[in-house]
Amino acid sequence: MSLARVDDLGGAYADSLYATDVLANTVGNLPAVDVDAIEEYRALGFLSVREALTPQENQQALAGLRHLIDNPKDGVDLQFEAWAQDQLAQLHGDDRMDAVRKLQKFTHAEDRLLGIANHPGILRTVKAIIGTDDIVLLQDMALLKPPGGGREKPWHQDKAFFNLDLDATIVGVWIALDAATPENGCMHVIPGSHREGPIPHFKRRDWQICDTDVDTARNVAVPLDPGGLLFFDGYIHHGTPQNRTATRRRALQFHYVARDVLRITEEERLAVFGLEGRGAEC
Ligand SMILES: O=C(O)CCC(=O)C(=O)O
Repeated sequence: MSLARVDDLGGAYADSLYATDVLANTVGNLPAVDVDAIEEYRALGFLSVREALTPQENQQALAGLRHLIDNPKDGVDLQFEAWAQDQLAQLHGDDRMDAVRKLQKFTHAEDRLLGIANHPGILRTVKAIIGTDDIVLLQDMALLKPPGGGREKPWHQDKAFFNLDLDATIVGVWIALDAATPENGCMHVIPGSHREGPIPHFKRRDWQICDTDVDTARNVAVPLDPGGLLFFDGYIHHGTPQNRTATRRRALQFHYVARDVLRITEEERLAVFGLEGRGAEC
């Protein structure tokens, strides 16, 4: 069965959590990701690429998402914004898409999105970072911040959400399908935080790093044009502010690991990242 759920998290936060005075450096395109760029990724925990998808690939990805929202498929996890709960039957087309917060587990159901997850230029960099050609897709997700209301995703470490060896290299790839700006909810990262290990998360506006534990003085914003992307380490502290504009901010997010990655139990993970994370998801 396809699953339609409603997001019930969020809340007010201080604007100072997402300063925009320092912006990330970017590499021009995927073929330009060379050993120096990978070296920089290892030092900072992220690497941003300006023109990663072609406009055609970007359009294909959006068409794939639109298709799944209009035609829910078995196993695809679709989550709507809380305000849309009572209106779903009446919402169609763009209006329906603008009521979606998140889709997960869709690559089995949409070849256009599977094609992006298997993009040769993206996989080349992911393999170089992980250090093996034998990688698997761990998670596929689309995060849609609708105009005028997509909520904040507070600061967190993605590794907190996976029952995997704490020393395993997890690479996240976050792809902007619309322009992602400081005003509509672009990514923010804390350079070097991936080298500081796991830190406890707490249930506040989400399951997150406490606002007071985020070193906002080091914050870097990562605005991207459509088709731009961010490679990021599973331990890096990152988050996105809410969408305060009338524009859409739609993004894809994939996570990759080595196929032979060791698993841990949920209890082992929560013992490190905090028991309030039971049942929480990215
Ligand atoms: O796209 C977003 O707003 C945040 C995505 C993210 O950091 C996550 O889901 O782990």
